[in-house]
Formats: sequence, C-alpha cells, structure tokens
Amino acid sequence: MNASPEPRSGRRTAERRLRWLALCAAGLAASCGGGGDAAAPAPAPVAGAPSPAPGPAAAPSPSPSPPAQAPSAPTAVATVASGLDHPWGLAFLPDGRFLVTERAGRLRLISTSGGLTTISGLPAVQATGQGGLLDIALDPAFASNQRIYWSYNEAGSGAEAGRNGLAVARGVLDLASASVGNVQVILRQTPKVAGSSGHFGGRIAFGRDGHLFVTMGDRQNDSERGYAQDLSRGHGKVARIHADGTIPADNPFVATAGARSDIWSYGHRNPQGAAVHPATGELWSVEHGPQGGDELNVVRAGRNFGWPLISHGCEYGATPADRCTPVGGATSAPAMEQPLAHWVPYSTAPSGLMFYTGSRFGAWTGKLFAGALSGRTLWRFDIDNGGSIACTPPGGQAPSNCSEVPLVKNLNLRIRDVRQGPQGHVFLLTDQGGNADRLLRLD
Ligand SMILES: [Ca+2]
Repeated sequence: MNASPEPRSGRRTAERRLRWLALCAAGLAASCGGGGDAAAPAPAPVAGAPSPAPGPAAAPSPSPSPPAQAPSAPTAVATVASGLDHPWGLAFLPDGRFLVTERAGRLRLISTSGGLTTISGLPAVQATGQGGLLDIALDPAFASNQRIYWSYNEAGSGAEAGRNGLAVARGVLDLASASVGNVQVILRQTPKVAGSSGHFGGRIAFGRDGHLFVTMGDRQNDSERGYAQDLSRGHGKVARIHADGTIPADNPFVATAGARSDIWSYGHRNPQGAAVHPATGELWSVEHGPQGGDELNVVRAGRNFGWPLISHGCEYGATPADRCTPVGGATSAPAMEQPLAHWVPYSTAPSGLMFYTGSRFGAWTGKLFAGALSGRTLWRFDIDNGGSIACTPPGGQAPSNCSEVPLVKNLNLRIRDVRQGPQGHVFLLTDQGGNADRLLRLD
C-alpha cells in the first residue's frame, strides 16, 4: 500500500490540509487541542515550498523540487555512511552534513560523501548496556548560534559514585575545528541509580515554542519501577525545560509540593522515540513496554501514562499463548492515559519517531513512522485516516492503519532512528552491531 500511485496536481496541498483537518475532526480529535502546547494556531503541516537547506549526500547540486517522475513512496535504500558503532541519534546540518551519535560516546560529523570525523569537547559519557551517548538536536536558531544539544548517560561522582543517570547538555559547535565549546549540563535525571544500565529513554525534541522535551526511562530496576509514579524522581518521566535548562512557568507541577518542576508527564517505562506533531504542536512518543505492550502515546501536560500500575504487556517469561496478567494487574484505570496504539502480544521495541511532512513522497505525506529494534522494521501509522490504530507484529493480521514498510522490513535490521531530512528525504540509523551500523537514505 505504500507505493499506491497518486497523481500530482496543484490541489495536493489543499487536499493535505483537509486531511489534517479531518484528523482533528475525526478519530484523533483529542490530539488537536487541550495540550499545553496547542494554543498557537496550527501552521499548514505540509510546506508548499521545499526546504531552503542544501541537499544531502547524493544531491551535490541541490534540486529545489522532487523529480517530476518521483515515486509516491521510497523504492530504494542508499547507504550514506557505514563504519558507525551503534548509532543512536541523527541531526541535519544546514550545509548538508550530518551529526550522528554513537552509543559508545562519539559524536560523528558525517560528510555528504560518508566521511567520518569525531567531534571533540563533549563531557565524559558512561557507555554501558543501553547507556552512552544517545540523542542529538540542533538549536532551532542553530544557523545564528551554532548550538547543539545531546543526551547521554552520566556516571555519578562523590556521594553518587557507582550510580548513573540520564543527562542533557548543550554546547556551541565549531565545525572548523570539529569541537564543541561552552558546554553546559542543562538537565539531570535524579536520583542516579545503582545496578542498572538500562531504560534511559533519552530522546530530545524541541517544541514549536522552543521548549525542549526530554524522555526519561524508568531505569529498569524492577524494585524501583514504581518511581515512575513518584513526582519527586526523574524516573519514567517526560521533562520539559527551556533551552538553557530553566523551568517553564507553565509546567504542570511547578506548584506541586515535592514534585520535580521539570516534569511534563509521568508513568512512562522507556520512551525511545519523540516527535512534535506538525499541526498541533503536541509531543508524541513511542515507548517500550515489558513483554508486549509497547506504546504510541500523545504526551499531554500533567498526564499519567500508567506504568507500572497499568500495562498492555506481561512480565518477561510469559509465552505468547499465555493470557498473562498484565503488569500492574490491569490494562486501564481511571485518570490514566491509554496509548493511541499498542503492540501485543509481541514487542517491537520502537525507537525513533517521525511525522513525514515532506512532499517528495506523496503517499507518505501526513503519515507517522516509528523505527523498531527487535521488530527490525519501520512502522507506518496512517493517522490521517482517522479511526483507531492497532498494531499487530509479525504473525498477526495488521490493520490498515498500522503497517510495516516492506522496503525497510526487507533489510532485516534494527532501526534505531528515523528522521525527515532536507528536501523530504527519509533517513534511518541501523543499530545492529558490526558492519551493519549505518546511516541510510530512502530514495
Ligand atoms: Ca502506558
């Protein structure tokens, strides 16, 4: 269904606007208002004009518009760079180059021809288990301030020696010397924990108003996962901060005694994908459930997303045929959010989330995409069709609103991140280990 041909015409942009309006009026109405970030008028989700930024790898002379005979969906995969080591996050520089994090702690500058340079000047990263150097983002005003932001696992020191936790830092990138200066740590997930190297969350995304969202996992210790419900701790939360690390006055818990003022939402397990809806400005996220029960959520201010009190997944060890008791004992509860979509009975381990707003691939415009690690695929959500979304991993019957992209499924690689680049291309990071760790472009 990805490749269904659609004729191009001058009415396309208007039609897309109508589709987004239909999204708001139909099954996904709740996603179009009510959130703390949703007050601003919604811009047209599809840019009528191409991105002003120069093109990526295979387009040495930037072409301002897609070729006349461009396919309506990607039909080929090109390797932009190989030789990476567990790449995790991706950002696009205005000059056509790329920044890619490697979990082991290197920030890579990648040329349009795939050449790798290591950026120096980052603070120490503790690379262990799922932890290390994680996501990367450019400041919305990067062209004038050259500022970049990254998330990572920070080792504790002093009284916190032997513990670790997620941190977010920013600095000023000097491309000429391939270094970062003026580094400031702007967020720490506290308290740091002992005995875990997992569930950091770690995605960062700028909201339309310039606030920075940070997803923070529950840190995987079973005995401590209840902290996801504890507003005094950073576990299992999404944070929202100003770009300098200070706290927005309209954060939902700033007036709650004992609560961290940076909390935007709570009750999360391990959110590894985050993207801001192009029409509503709301944060959407995908998170890892336990065994089964991975979730797609619309992350609204002050809401409780349930972990570990409710879940659509089982404790590890249940067989797929088991009718397990969900973690927490129930799949729903009053005053707790339900995911927009969830995966059962298998996990797909979603990582990376992208609203496709480009016009290069017309059949993808207005769709949402999530990478998958254990699922080794790219999920496509036809959110613009309205109605409910349910995802059933391989072996099941996938409903039409949630499907896998065959082009990516056939790669059989763990997809860590998916991003829309300049000129409407789609880029993937594969986190496979060995020679298969790459930056890919879908053509
Ligand atoms: Ca949940």
